Amino acid sequence: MTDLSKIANAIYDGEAGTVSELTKAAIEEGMSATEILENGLMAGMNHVGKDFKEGELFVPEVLVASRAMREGMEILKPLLVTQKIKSPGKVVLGTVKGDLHDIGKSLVAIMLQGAGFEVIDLGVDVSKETFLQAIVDHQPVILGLSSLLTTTMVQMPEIIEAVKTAGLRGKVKIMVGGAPLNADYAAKIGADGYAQNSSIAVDLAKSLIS
Ligand code: B1M
Repeated sequence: MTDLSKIANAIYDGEAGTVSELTKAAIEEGMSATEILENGLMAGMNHVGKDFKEGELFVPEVLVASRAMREGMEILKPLLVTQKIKSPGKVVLGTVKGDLHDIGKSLVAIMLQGAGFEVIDLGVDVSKETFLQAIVDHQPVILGLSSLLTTTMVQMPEIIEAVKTAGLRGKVKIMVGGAPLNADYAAKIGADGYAQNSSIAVDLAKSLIS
């Protein structure tokens, strides 16, 4: 049986090849994609986050770990999105302007796709104007905003205000997430909900449109 802590260690060490090899082995042994994601990939990235905060790791090491994480996510993605169910609607999703963190947002996108939502992922560093245009173009049921930095989370109330000013607020629910946020902040800025992680994001998305 593949030891998932080895996947976590390989993420930490930025060894994309090992992550890929062990992830494939764990799948072949019949482990669930969610188990590999949570106890392997995410455990590794949590360790990276902790040591980055404590000054034991620096941006270059974190970047290499992020690439290894993406490698593992790409392998798990088809397993996480296989369910064939009627789409509950479109979600337009992106990381706000000035913010380049995309791993969490991409995981949320994968899990929403797994739940049948059609996801339009605008990527990272997304301006208010681009979010607005995407609402007009795609008419999503949900707008999802992600931010990992305290310096960029302040973009969120501006985006929500712009959606209101454009007369679109009644047409779309707004869900926010990212490490520095919490439910109080989401309520304060007028979002419809906050999700702490990608599984909660799926439950929240379903509840927002029910
Ligand atoms: Co950055 N970084 N980073 N970083 N980075 C953090 C966020 C930080 C907390 C690290 C720390 O100091 N402890 C800190 C922010 C501090 C703050 O603002 N309070 C920080 C900093 C300071 C920076 C730089 C400024 C560093 C520098 O240059 N000096 C810089 C900023 C660059 C920029 O964006 N302009 C920077 C750069 C980077 C890298 C490029 C090296 C890399 C990102 C690579 C990439 O994404 N492609 C990186 C990384 C990897 C991290 C940490 C270590 C890990 C983030 C991650 O991917 N986590 C992070 C530390 C941490 O978070 N503990 C850190 C794994 C991911 C699965 O979790 O992203 O939380 P997460 O997503 C979760 C939930 O938050 C939630 O669900 C996801 C899945 O469960 N969620 C949503 C997220 N979005 C959601 C949206 C939703 C719902 C739920 O609805 C729409």
